Amino acid sequence: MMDPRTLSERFPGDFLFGVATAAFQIEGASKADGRKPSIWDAFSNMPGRVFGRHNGDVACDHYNRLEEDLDLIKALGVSAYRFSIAWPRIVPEGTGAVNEKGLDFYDRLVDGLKARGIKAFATLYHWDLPLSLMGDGGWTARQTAHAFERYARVVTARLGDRLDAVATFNEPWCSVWLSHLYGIHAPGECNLDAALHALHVTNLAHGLGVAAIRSERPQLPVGIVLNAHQTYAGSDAAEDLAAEKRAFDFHNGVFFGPVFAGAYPEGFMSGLGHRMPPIEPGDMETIHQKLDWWGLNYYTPMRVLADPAPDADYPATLPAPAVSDVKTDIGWEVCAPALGDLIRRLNAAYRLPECYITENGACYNMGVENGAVDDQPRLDYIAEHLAVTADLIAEGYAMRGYFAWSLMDNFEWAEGYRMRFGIVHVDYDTQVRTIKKSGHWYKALAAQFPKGNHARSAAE
Ligand code: IFM
Repeated sequence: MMDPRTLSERFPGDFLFGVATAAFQIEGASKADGRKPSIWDAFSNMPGRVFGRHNGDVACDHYNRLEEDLDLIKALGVSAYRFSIAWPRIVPEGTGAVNEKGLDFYDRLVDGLKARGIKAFATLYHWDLPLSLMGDGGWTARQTAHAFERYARVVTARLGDRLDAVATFNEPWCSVWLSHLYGIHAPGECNLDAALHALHVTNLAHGLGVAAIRSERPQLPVGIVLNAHQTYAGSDAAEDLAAEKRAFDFHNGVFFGPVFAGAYPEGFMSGLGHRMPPIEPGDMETIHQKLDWWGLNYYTPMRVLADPAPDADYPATLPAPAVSDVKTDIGWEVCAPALGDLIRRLNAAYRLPECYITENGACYNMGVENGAVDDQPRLDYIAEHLAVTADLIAEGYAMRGYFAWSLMDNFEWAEGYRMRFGIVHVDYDTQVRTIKKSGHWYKALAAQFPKGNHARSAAE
């Protein structure tokens, strides 16, 4: 087992160690204090969408256990907490009335973090679109971008003075492709035209959100969280190598290109530009605004082969088999070097600001035995990915922090509660939280920070 003290020596003293969650996955209290349904409430109430028809009604009951959970974060000794704000609590209908009680909850959350000396990293959109907006087309409709802009302004005006960083979106790849093309996430669409509309509207919403945040709080560091995919060709055949390049553009370039370079990738536009919604004058400038930081959520690589079907839609790829048998309980291949390859490749392709690993972690479903959870594979997974992060820092990449996904077991979207990513175990019958072996190890690592070996403290 990697010694946490030895590993800590490979990080600068101001490197942030944190834990992450998202509102719908932990809060529960889905009808409390004026919250209205999101698309995930509707989706999880439909048969066949979520494992066991699990839903977010109770989840980890975090809404009612806020103080206890803030104490838990403090007990883990981390310096930062990444959470998301539930749009349906703040503007329950998506547009129209603001719900003060919803804002009050996040006021308490942020004040509770500040009182405990923990930095607050907020995400504005982690997939819980107010259901009312679906009536107008949800993310396929341009006016949803303007509704998001207004929501971003409301949140920033109220909480921005106490936030340490804000992200507009979490993993737009999921809320665009997984939700509108592959049909796995809400709203469960399998339609390329819908997905292409959602793509541009989401990118536009990001840009409008950045401007709204900056107009309210010019000093607040703004970023976006992307689950970039390290794509690998499944063979050295020319057609598979070409397929890999298309996959990189389709899964990464359509977000990184507009946000960091002001344009959709050329290959993507040649393949699908004719099916994109109208890109109005000024859209690309709105989307392409300088960001203060970006977040990478990384779990597993993506391996692809060329799809030989003559009528295959761009990017015309098929999944290639994993190269390693080491997989987590959700079936994702474990490959820490891919994290390094990805950061190097993205930085070569785009001018990126400083980076936080805003999510990394592993699904292992072991339970409590004699009051303890022995999740050694998760501990090893986190340690291996941190070692790669330390390599990247040594190579000069601006890696500023790491957030373990997740603070605690929670609602794993289409997988319901059966898949566990927490470094803290949650007993869903009793809501008892038990710090797992990985959580104790992470605590020992985080306890070393902040420390005085970084330039800023040396100069002070
Ligand atoms: O649980 C999710 C999270 O909401 C977004 N990133 C990936 C995690 C694991 O699937």
